[in-house]
Amino acid sequence: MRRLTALALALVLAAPVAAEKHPGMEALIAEIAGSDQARAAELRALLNGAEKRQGIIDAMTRPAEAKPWHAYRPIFLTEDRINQGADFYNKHRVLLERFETRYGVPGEYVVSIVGVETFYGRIMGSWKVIDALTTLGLYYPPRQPYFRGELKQFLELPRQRQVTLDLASVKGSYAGAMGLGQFMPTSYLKWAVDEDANGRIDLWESPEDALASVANYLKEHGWVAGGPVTAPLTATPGARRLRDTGLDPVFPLSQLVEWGYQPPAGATLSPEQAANLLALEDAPEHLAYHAIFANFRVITRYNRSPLYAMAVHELAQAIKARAEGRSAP
Ligand SMILES: [Ca+2]
Repeated sequence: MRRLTALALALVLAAPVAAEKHPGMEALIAEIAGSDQARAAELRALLNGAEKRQGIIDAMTRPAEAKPWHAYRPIFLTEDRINQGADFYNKHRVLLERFETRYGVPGEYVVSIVGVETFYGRIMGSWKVIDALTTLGLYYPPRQPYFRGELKQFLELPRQRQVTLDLASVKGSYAGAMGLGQFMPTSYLKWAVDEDANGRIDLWESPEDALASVANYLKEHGWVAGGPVTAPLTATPGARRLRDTGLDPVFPLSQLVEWGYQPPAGATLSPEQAANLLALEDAPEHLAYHAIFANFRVITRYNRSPLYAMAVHELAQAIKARAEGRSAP
């Protein structure tokens, strides 16, 4: 027994230690490939072709969500983005109405997300996804567990579902998000759909697949068909000042009213409607209050920032209004 152990140890020590190109690369390959040497070689070739990009780490450290709302909002609520959103909405109206029936998600929210994420497919990212995920998964300790997991999912993508991607060359955002709706690999695996039923999920060239995937993502994260997203609230004098109460709809609307926050006159909201309170700095040193509901929470599943969700909501409303104005005879 002891001799065997010694022999095994000697073999290990004698084996040539290949210097890995990226720290932790071999451990990752072993996790995915197990004892499948051919698979390991394939993954090694892919990862040896990946590059660490400092520009990706730099981009991660200055997210737009660090801005206050009054500086964040103008990035997305531009005339250009609203007009192009209205055109995009009208162009895909039949599809969007079909998805609204099937997934319960209004088309303007799907279009708005695609508008915020990629300017309706104009800017889908110019980084190689393999570089982005290798850089963040193996060289970026603050978010390493998450991005290492996404790198693993990415490497598994072509083997799992109707996905035909060239992993070595496919492009995405600096965070590795792909296609019109900027799906991370895990989302691609779990929630992307082959809506046009051609046997492959294409989130770049097939608006049907890409838009249905966004609608399906929202549905699967709990979108309530016909439910409200937000409502403006007016703080009465003496309104209770609250610390951050989170984003989950855990209070009945009547509780917010009791705290001194009034919904607009004539609003058709039930006092029992599950809500939370969100304060956003709409001007320097000035807070605007909003009731946020379950569907607002669902949008933050796409991007956890409440600023993001509010931008998506406001852009959706603006797109819908403009699309209707434009399509009127
Ligand atoms: Ca398809």
